Amino acid sequence: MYPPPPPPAPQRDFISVTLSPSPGYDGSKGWRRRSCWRKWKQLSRFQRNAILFLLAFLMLCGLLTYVSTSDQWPAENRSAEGQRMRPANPPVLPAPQKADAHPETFPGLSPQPPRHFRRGPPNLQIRAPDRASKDRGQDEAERRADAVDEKGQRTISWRGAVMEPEQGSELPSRKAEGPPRPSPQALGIQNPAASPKERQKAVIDAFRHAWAGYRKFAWGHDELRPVSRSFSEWFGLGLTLIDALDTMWILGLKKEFEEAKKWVSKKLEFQKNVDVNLFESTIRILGGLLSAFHLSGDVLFLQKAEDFGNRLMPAFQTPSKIPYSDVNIGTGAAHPPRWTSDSTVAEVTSIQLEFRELSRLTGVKKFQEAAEEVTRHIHSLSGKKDGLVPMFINTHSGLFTHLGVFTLGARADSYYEYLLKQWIQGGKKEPQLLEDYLEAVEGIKRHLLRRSEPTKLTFVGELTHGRFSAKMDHLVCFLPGTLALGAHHGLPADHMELARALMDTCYQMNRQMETGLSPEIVHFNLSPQPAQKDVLVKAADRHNLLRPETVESLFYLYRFTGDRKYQDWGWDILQSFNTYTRVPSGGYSSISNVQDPSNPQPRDKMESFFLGETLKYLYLLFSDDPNLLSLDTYVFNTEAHPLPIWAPA
Ligand code: DMJ
Repeated sequence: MYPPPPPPAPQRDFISVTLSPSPGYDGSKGWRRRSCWRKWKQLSRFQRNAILFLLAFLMLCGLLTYVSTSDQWPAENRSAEGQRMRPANPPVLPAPQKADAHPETFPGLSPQPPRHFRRGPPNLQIRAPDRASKDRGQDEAERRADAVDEKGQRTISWRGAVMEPEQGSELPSRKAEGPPRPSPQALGIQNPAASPKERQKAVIDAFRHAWAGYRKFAWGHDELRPVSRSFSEWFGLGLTLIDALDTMWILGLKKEFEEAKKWVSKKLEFQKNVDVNLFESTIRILGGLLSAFHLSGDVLFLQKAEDFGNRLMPAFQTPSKIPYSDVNIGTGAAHPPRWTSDSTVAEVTSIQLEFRELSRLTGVKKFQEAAEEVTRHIHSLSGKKDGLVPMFINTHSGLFTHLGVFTLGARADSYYEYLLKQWIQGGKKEPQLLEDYLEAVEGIKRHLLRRSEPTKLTFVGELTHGRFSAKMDHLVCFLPGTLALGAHHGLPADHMELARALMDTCYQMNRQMETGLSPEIVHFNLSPQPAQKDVLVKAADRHNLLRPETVESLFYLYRFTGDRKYQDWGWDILQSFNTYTRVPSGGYSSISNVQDPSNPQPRDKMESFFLGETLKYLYLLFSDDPNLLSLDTYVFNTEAHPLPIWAPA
């Protein structure tokens, strides 16, 4: 039997047509769009117009607000900010750390320096007056000239003379951490009444001449080639200009300083695909920017310094934490020189003053930590000889290489200098630095010191696997100054005796040359035969690169002894520079032969340290004011950039 058939389906009055495989609500964007559109169509025309009008009104308001806010930013800050927000190369290069780049923290835009920064001696600070916002964006120089306090008296003047009392310029917590506070007179550079002496004027004239050449033929480039009236690039970062900033400040060259500052503000750009040498760029660029910041008080220099410091940091990413010699500041790729995985000992141990100061100013610890890791490592490393270090260290193993060769010249020199200077910078509170320095001075005395014949000049030679060589680089002439500085800061008096003796020798290295200028390297005569000269020069070593070391030490020796012969010796050297290295069309040139006054053979290059160091030390040497950059307040980095001593001893 079959069941009865089902009743017929009820009649429907619509037809369902399936247009897609998912006809119902499926949460998809397409479904939502169709649903919104349906709702929109269901609105009345009046409702639709009202909604459209409201949306248009809101967009207009948003646009107007954006335009008015961005108009208040100086163009340069806007781009700097943009740069900060755009990581240069995120995987390898850390984005610049916060340096409070808000436009309101620029000098002249704010009455106080940003709290973030811990600056050096406060009486170097230019505290910009509290000015109405309508004045914002005015030229910096004009702003300073106009600066007045509430009583209508001038508060600041060129070269940072801060006339009002220091108290209250920083937060109390910062004060506790900050460096000592010298009296307002403690920086001779701040006394506008103090006019330069005749010899100082001669240095200013030399500087102006050098600068004129650089300005005319090499502006914004690394080095002037004065003879060919062109330039050379090393890093492509305006090296001479940055190295010379603080010298211009100290010499009172306001116009030149302002023009150079403008270049730094508008043109100096570190996002570049270039390799820089970690040491050279630290001492010249980082050091130059930090000291320009301290002297001028302009936070522009600190911001640049922090940006640059960040870009150097990848150099420390090695297996041993001993940094590579080179780093690309655009990509963050760091590497050793092409022919080795070694770094030079002097290079990795002579970046600490700058990195430590950068950390102190910014509050960002990584700079100091990376640099001090190197110091600690080398402190406990074997391979030294009574405190003397070899010249190379491997970045993988962290061990000294080329053992058994010891010099106070190239590749080791500033290791010794920075032991002492870091100890001074930190307020004499780091005994390991002092220990290493004192041991090294004993090592020098024991292994490297000799007296020449016939006139018994005391000199520092070299040791190669136990064999003494009577070779001395002109670079070693930093040593009398460093020894004198140590003695001034309480180290044994015999350091000062040695400093005096070596100073005589360094002067003789100049004096005994026909041009009055030292060659790059000399050899001392050790044989007591008559008619021999003390100082001998090989043909390959006859060049002079306008180096500062002799005049640097003369400055220290004069400061600490007051003996005018040191000023006279410096004067002789300045005359020689003027006679044999001055190029009439502008600039000074290194020369190839210090023994041929009729043809010293210009090499067509003015090194940046001639402006950064040589002329600065000459100017300071000719000053009789011990408070002009007092050596109880400042420590000079190895490129002659003064940095503040952190705390009183
Ligand atoms: C400078 O760059 C520094 O003084 C460095 O320590 C050694 N070489 C030059 C000057 O001679």
